[in-house]
Amino acid sequence: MPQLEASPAIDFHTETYKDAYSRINAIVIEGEQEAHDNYVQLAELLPNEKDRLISLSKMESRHKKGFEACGRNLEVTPDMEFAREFFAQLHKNFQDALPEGRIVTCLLIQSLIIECFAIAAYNIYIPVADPFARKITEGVVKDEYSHLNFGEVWLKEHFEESRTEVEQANRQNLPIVWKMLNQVKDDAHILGMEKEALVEDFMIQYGEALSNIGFTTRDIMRMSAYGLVAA
Ligand code: PL3
Ligand code: FE2
Ligand code: FE2
Repeated sequence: MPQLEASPAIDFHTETYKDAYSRINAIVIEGEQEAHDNYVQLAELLPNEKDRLISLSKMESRHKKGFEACGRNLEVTPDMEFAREFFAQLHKNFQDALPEGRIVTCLLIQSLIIECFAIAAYNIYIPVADPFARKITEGVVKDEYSHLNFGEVWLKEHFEESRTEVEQANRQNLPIVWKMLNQVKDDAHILGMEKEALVEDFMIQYGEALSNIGFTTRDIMRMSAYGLVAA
């Protein structure tokens, strides 16, 4: 007799699940690759932090390998073209800021926005993941908190001189995150992840980060809802 379960278990082997996974898995693989590249480039801009940043970049390479294994385990081919398109706007904004030495913008994009997005996504994914991917993702999310912490500490130490640029970069990039979330919400739903939960977790991580850096609750309210209404 099949056992009754409180909530219906997800079948990880249906075509519907695998089709959605081919995009979400690609996004995560591409996100980890870009995070690697971004930390390598940040290491050039911040020679004092070089060793730390190179060590973060190596962690991102390991994350990428882990998620590639998750796709292989489900016999899914990641749709990398979709994923590159998905990150194109954030990628461009990072690459535009880099040659101009806008370190604050680069750190906000990578260590705050992308890491918070990853932490939210991985936290929500863990309880609904297949057992193999769950183990991998649990290991990864621990590292992501330390990457977020790197950005927080740096921005806190440079708070007064960087707050205007943080606000500008937030205004430029946060609306992009809400658009990205809208682009994945249907696939995420098939994997058992709800948009509302992702938004909530992101807001908590990002708001806490801004608070640790030195922004007031009032600033955080204003900054973290930017672009959300349109999403
Ligand atoms: C930085 O270390 C990692 C960057 C990865 C960004 C991931 C964003 C993921 C958004 C897609 C939501 C579903 C996630 C499912 C998790 C396997
Ligand atoms: Fe990562
Ligand atoms: Fe990371």
